Amino acid sequence: MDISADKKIDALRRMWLIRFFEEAAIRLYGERHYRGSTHPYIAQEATALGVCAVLQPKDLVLATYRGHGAAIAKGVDPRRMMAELLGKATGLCGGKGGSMHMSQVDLGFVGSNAIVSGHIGIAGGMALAHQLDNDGVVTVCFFGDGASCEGVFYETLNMAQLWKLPLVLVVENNEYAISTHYTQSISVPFISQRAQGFGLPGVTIDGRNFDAVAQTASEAVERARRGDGPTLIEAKTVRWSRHSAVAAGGAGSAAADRWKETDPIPRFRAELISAGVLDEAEAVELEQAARVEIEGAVEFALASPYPELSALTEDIYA
Ligand SMILES: Cc1ncc(C[n+]2csc(CCOP(=O)(O)OP(=O)(O)O)c2C)c(N)n1
Repeated sequence: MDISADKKIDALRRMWLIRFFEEAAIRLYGERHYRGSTHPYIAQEATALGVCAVLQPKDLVLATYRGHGAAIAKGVDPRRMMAELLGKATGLCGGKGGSMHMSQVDLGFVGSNAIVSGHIGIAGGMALAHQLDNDGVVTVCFFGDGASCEGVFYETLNMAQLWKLPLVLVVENNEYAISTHYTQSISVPFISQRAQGFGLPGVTIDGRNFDAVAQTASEAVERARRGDGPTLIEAKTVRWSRHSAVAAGGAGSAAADRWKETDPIPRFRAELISAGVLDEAEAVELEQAARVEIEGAVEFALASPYPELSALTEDIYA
């Protein structure tokens, strides 16, 4: 696995896009520009970028409601995402999906899903479809530590290994499922150990380390592509202060800001500078350009119209 300098710079750029997108999403929620909720991917950026850096455009990604990061990592336009968040007609899904139901299939971003673990079974089904088509497409499914306690996770591991499906399961262990710490709900120290019961490889890595994520994902994706079956990757992260923009699951103590100590973005930035991939001035410029791009996305979303009433009966399956 060899990731080019350009690809690494683009990964850093997208980490900033995700961070600024999420900060703007929290602010706009507080200002009541949209309803419902939003689940920030802050502090987990290196995992989505590390995995997506080794995917081909045709490969598929499924994510949870905490899915803005995976979408931007797979190449989705933040402007259309911001408009979707605000329920605008120019949004990715015409403003009908909102924060938790974004999708752009032509980019391989199958979508985000509000049902905890609901998309794990769907990912297994998509991997089966592509195995039958024999088209070399690999399906990647991101989900949380809490989702790994749901029955469909085990059913999918079993059938995916039995049928050697081209599937990569990435459990982002950000330590909390709302307010439940994973040590209160998971009987083994590492979620990756759960793969052993089904006979597939399971590995735990530092999800804040871009290179470690990319290396491990590359092996899992190649294994899936050559027909050797699924891999379970546990990417360890530390969740941002709260579960969502609605303050549920706030740690309410010094623990809330613990993510800052392990923030993947300054770390990746420093690594690229010390490796000579970019210099300090270029890094400042890259960050500023990402900030300006997200400010533009906010302006675009705010200025966009809401859908026409007639759109209500479009996109309906009956
Ligand atoms: C089937 C189902 N049960 C419960 C919920 C409510 N719920 C939303 S997020 C969440 C926590 C999930 O935590 P985890 O899987 O660790 O992911 P994280 O939010 O930390 O990314 C719960 C219980 C839901 N959306 N779907």
